[in-house]
Amino acid sequence: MSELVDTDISKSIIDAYHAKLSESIVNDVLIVGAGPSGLMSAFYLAQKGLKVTLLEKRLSPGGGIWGGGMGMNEAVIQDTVLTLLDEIGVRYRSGKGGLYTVDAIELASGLCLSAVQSGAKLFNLMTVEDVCVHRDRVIGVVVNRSIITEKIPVDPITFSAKAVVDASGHEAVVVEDLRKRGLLVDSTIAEQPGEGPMDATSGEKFVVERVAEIYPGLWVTGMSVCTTFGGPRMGPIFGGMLLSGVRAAELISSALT
Ligand code: 48F
Repeated sequence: MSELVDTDISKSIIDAYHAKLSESIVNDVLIVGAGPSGLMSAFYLAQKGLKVTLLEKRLSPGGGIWGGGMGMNEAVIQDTVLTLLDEIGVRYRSGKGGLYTVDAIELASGLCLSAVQSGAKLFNLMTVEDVCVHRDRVIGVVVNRSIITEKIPVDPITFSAKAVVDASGHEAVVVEDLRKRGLLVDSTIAEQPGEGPMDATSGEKFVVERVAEIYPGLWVTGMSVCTTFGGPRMGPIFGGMLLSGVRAAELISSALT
């Protein structure tokens, strides 16, 4: 094998990364947060031919999947999502009460692989700090390196999209950016009630049925739905998250095409 040139390694990373970043500044859809709902949305939207970028603040995408329940890395799902898992090549086993279990590592990595291979661009270590609003429509987000955010006084950069999805989980960070400025006029969400106490049956329905465009250009999916509308939390069951992501993808693709 010929001798490796250290600077070729550096230049390869820099060239490939900056080409990917530059291509991802202007989008059809920007998804904030790469948990189960955001990854599932990205997979479906990219498969429909839309230009999709996911922004994830942590080093590892996958959100709450990795730890299953209380750090036991098995995720529980319902039979309603078995076909989705077949589509992304993730295996499952039957468990108690008609439920199924999935190795949490296989689910998280399977979702990441499917989203990226379907054409979505996924950036880790990027924190969404704020939202861009122009003429009463969300048109993008303001992003900084996670290691810079709130630690060093360095300005962020901006990504734009025809549709922005808040898939940031319990925090609903983009919704909060609008709410704190009094931009949410709908009284049911203006107060951002926060999620309700645990009720898996209701929560799993709520998180799918209440997916919506809550402000022109901004959709909510996953736990952000419960935070925004005051829906119940559901604990370590993930079928609703996957279906919520699919629902957001359906609504957005019909709005954009
Ligand atoms: O929390 P998360 O997994 O959200 P989800 O897709 O799924 C919820 C479940 O994991 C679980 C549950 C089971 O039913 O209730 O909690 O709704 O993923 C959200 C992702 O968003 C990232 C965060 O690191 C996580 O990976 N995130 C949060 N804030 C930001 C962000 C931000 N400001 N910028 C970028 N990413």
